[in-house]
Amino acid sequence: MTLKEIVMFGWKKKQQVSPERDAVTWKFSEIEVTQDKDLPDFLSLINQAKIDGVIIKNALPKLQLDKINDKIDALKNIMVEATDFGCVVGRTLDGCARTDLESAYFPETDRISNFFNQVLGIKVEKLFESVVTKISGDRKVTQPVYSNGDKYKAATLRISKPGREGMQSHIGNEFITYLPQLEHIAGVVDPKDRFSFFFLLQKPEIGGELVVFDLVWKNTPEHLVADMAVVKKKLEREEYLNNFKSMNVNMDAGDLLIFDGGRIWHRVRPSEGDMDRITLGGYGGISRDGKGFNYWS
Ligand SMILES: O=C(O)CCC(=O)C(=O)O
Repeated sequence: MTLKEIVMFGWKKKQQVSPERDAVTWKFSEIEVTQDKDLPDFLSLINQAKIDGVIIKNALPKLQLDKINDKIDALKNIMVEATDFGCVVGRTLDGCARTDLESAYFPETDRISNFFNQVLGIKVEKLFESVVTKISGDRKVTQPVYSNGDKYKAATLRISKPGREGMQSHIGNEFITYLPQLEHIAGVVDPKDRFSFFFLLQKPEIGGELVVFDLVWKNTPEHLVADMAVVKKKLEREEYLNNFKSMNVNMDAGDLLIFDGGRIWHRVRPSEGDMDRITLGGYGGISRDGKGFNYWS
């Protein structure tokens, strides 16, 4: 069975929410949510592949951002998972592949949420839900709840160190090969075609942009995503992607980006200068009944 067949087999009994994406549109809408007027349903626009993503300017108001900047030093050496680009605060659902979620993932959920609140002064859930509700087409924006009653993590923090290689190329749909961990969430949302989101908390002096490539999941050669290629074929994937047109997505500190990371190849450029690139993010999807938007990390 091919990887794509395994994926289809795994979820064939479940309602398929998103249509196939055939191509990148190169369209990233830019909006402000401070305005009171009704905003379009950007979640559907991304889901239907009419646009690639949306940048919500100043989702973190300037005042709050200044307060975060004062506290960012406190992040050094705290609860980190080391990575090639720097480190991550909080273990992701994908990162708990083939472990027992009840012991490896959920016990950390409250601690991480309290950490973001106490150390950075960000109530991630409240902030994300209040902003995204305005572009959700009246969908309720919530964290899914696991069978044991625990909520999934709302977000994890990614710290990219200047001079390192940046975040390697990947595509969200490849992570569905971690089927056992996604079994529960697959009942709520379609984890295939998930969106990626992140708040840019600190912008590096040079570089650090998200790069999207002119390659979608549908056209991805299977050997580049099968059998943990994310680890085993890192170089080959980068070389392959170099043949495709790409675009840098420019953001400022305080902006929130939601994009079709499940179906569009992307990476983060290396950065230079004295400042770390810091993002707070996760994934999301329109719920299976179409009435909600669920997010997790
Ligand atoms: O946090 C970031 O800067 C990038 C996130 C990303 O690549 C993803 O969510 O797929």
